[in-house]
Amino acid sequence: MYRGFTLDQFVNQCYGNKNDIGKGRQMPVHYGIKALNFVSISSPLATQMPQAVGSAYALKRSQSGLCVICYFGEGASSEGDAHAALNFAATLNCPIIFFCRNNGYAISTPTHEQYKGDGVAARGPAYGIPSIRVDGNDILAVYNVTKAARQLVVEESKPVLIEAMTYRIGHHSTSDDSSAYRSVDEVRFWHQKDHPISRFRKYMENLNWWDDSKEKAWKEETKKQVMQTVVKAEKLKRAPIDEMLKDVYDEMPPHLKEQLEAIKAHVEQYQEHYPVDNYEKN
Ligand SMILES: Cc1ncc(C[n+]2csc(CCOP(=O)(O)OP(=O)(O)O)c2C)c(N)n1
Ligand SMILES: [Mg+2]
Repeated sequence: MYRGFTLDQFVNQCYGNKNDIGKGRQMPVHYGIKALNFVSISSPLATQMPQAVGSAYALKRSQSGLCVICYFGEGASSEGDAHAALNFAATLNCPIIFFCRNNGYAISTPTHEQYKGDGVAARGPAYGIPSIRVDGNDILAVYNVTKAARQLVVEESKPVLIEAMTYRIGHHSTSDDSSAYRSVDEVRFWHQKDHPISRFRKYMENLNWWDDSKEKAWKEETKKQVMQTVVKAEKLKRAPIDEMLKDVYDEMPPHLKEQLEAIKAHVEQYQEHYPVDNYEKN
């Protein structure tokens, strides 16, 4: 939200309704907004890493003084695309921060099955990329490292690799049961040891910036806002069916036009089998 993406935009995207910027064509939580320079989150792991380098190369050529930050998991870093991205960024001197969130798992695959070296940061020097490992559960450390990386990236036009170490306490997703591949003790150890939110809260409390009553009021207010936004978003219809095939090409090519006509004719003929009223007509 810090760049100005609104609660309405978050919730509309999750519902995939007609006000969703992506017009309901992405999975929930795959936010993206051109106006805020935020490229849509992509589920296929690491595909966007070489693309991010391409964007950084374009920024370099336009001498904009801007840079790219590309976030990915340590699982994504095990994909071939990650290696291609790092090498292109290094050899083309691209202004890009690679930010790896190493949370110990790629769904059920632990890091010791993903690499035999010293994690992700250790790969950077081999590519000629300045690299740093940071305690990912320390918000201020992450902030400072990222700020310093940005300065280096922009001033010297070269990539930087950050590896933020953390631990995924929750399951990977709602369809994952992590007790199948890790022990309760392992999770308990991390739960007791370190939690970025409670750690930062303690820091703020020590400085008298925050307390229980502020926490309670903030939680109540936020919950109210989210619930109101959800109620609004769920009443909205979905985008017209036509939108499904738009925006991939500047002009819709004949084969997509043909498919679109076929879909429309099909839905028209069998409309009692489809929730047609949930979609905006065009
Ligand atoms: C190319 C590709 N292969 C497999 C998957 C299935 N998949 C979804 S998330 C995930 C694990 C990702 O792990 P990581 O990059 O460490 O991110 P994390 O979820 O741990 O933050 C996998 C294997 C995928 N989305 N894309
Ligand atoms: Mg991971």
